[in-house]
Amino acid sequence: MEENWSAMQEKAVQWIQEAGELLRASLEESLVIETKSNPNDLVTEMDFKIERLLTKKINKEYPGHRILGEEEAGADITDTDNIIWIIDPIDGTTNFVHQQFNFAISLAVFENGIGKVGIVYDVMADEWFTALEGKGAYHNNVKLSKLKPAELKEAIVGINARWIKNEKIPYARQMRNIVDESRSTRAYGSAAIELCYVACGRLDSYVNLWLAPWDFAGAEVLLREVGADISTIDNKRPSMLEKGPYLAGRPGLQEKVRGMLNS
Ligand code: 2AM
Ligand code: CA
Ligand code: CA
Ligand code: CA
Repeated sequence: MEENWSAMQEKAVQWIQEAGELLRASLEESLVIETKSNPNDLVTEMDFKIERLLTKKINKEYPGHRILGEEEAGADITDTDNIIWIIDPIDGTTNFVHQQFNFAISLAVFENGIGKVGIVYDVMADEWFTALEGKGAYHNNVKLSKLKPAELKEAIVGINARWIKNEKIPYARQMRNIVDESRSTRAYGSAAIELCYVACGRLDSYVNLWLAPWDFAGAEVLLREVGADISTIDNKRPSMLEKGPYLAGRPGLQEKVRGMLNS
């Protein structure tokens, strides 16, 4: 069956708009906050509420489609066959709780492991990053250009400071070298937003050793449309089913970044 990806995107944008309004309103109330894997890994009642809201809308409109979400949906998914909606209800929960900005709703529709629809909505900036496979990537309805190559010495690299100081963290030394050779680094605390910043040229490269599919799926559809180099450290395609290293950036620059990680 020929799917209407554009219609899916239009519906999803409306649902995310509604979810964004709920998130903004929730900042006026006191939130129930819990921890997950460690004391710094936060989750709020809103993470669950937004995932359930989107899951309900998808199930109603597209009952045959599977859903993978960070909090609850699709924990039993072990293959990428057919259509899967991939949701991160709040990417940047720490920012949502502490800073009340720089958090996003990320949604993607993948078919047989290929990204068809990508949406990342930066809720407080009211910025939309959207893409349809083969139809280009957009920032607030303005089409994004293809990424041009860059040198590391003139590149702004998205990387988390916590990973480079601790020798127990794999690749800490290599990541320090990347930081040293770059023009500068930035960390915004939402992988989905950071990857969209790569897609629109605000960042030149992004390095993360522990990204889950829901963190990158929405942004990946944009990244492919602008010709970003997306890979693991050994230049493979990142897994759609497991957490792992995710590198994305300008063509040419990423060869250098991978080379340094492997040195
Ligand atoms: P999250 O807010 O959806 O959990 C923060 O640096 C970035 O890393 C966010 O995109 C965050 O997504 C992600 N992340 C993934 N696993 C995390 C964890 N265990 N603790 C904190 N952030 C995590
Ligand atoms: Ca989380
Ligand atoms: Ca996330
Ligand atoms: Ca999340």
